Amino acid sequence: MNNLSYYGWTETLLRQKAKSIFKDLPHGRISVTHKTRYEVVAEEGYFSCELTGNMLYGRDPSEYPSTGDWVIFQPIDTEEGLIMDVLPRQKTLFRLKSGTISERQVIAAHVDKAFIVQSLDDNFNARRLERFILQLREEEILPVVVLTKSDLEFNRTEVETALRHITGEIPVYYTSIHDSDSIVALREFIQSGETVVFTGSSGVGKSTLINALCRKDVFKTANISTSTGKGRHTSTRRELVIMEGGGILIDTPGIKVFGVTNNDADSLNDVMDFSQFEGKCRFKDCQHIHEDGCAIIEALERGEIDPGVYESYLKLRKEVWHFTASVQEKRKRGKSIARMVEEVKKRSSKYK
Ligand SMILES: Nc1nc2c(ncn2[C@@H]2O[C@H](COP(=O)(O)OP(=O)(O)OP(=O)(O)O)[C@@H](O)[C@H]2O)c(=O)[nH]1
Ligand SMILES: [Mg+2]
Ligand SMILES: [Zn+2]
Repeated sequence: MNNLSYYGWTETLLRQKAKSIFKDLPHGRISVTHKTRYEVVAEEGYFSCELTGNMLYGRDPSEYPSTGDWVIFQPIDTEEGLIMDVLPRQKTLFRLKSGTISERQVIAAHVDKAFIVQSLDDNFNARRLERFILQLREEEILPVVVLTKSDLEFNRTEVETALRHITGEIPVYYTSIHDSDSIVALREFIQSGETVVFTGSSGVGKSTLINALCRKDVFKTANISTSTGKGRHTSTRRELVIMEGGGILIDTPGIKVFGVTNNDADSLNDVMDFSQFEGKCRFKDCQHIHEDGCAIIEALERGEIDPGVYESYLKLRKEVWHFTASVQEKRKRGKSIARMVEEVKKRSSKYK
């Protein structure tokens, strides 16, 4: 028997389950997503599940179940089942699906904290941090910056300067697998029943860190496979594990480019730490791009805002506008198709 409260099951989820027509069936949490199969942890054990046709029909792919989701399933036997329903999602980490301009991809659902992992050897990049932080704001997931490989050489002053504008609310951890105190500090930061997703580029040490936090090798890492001479191992799936003594950790494959889908201007201003200039621009709806009397542009000219930060602001602004415009365009197209269907229906009833 698994105690699902260790997997994040709550009273709120129980109340939501009671509203489902499948409320009498067992529930569980998706621990791994394969192409068409899902591994589900339930009180009764571990089940390998598939989706019913109903679960696919009329849904946007971003609404299909994903790692971290809570589902209701019909067991077929003691090891297999069919997913009948997904409980409403909260705190979902999305990204812009690579190769698209308007599709959202789910990385993980029901996430409390996101560890944005960068390694101090050569991966540290404040611009990349800003993207993740902006995205997390949309779903009220707490961003946490985790800088790994602190045993290797790096320039601490440079790192701290680059992090200065990233508001004081965001915790920053320096870790090294060779320094157990740094691992203990991070472990203490994860509460029982809390879900943490690890995200970042390939090779920064996400899987290694999860193994260290769990005190056992739950995931393969680059190091293990180099020792067997088989080349580098990179994680290829999103997988959820339990950390003894509390916390649910989700490992993810390395991400090359993290495209954002959050179009909230206030969030972007906050992430860039522009909020101190709020209300100081001449125009209320100032976008801080070329407007006269813009407090941000003036601060930039006075050297109070780092040009790198401002450039990053412009780039993200452009990206999210692009995303929103494509979504609106798609919606409009969807509407005009619906209108055409209505027209056809009306005409055909005329000739009945
Ligand atoms: N020196 C040092 N090396 C580390 C540390 N953490 C991880 N590494 C090494 O970094 C390499 C990559 O680690 P992984 O854990 O596989 O990286 P990952 O982020 O999971 O990579 P993907 O699965 O490809 O996304 C391995 O060789 C680790 O041993 C650290 O704190 N210090
Ligand atoms: Mg990995
Ligand atoms: Zn302005």
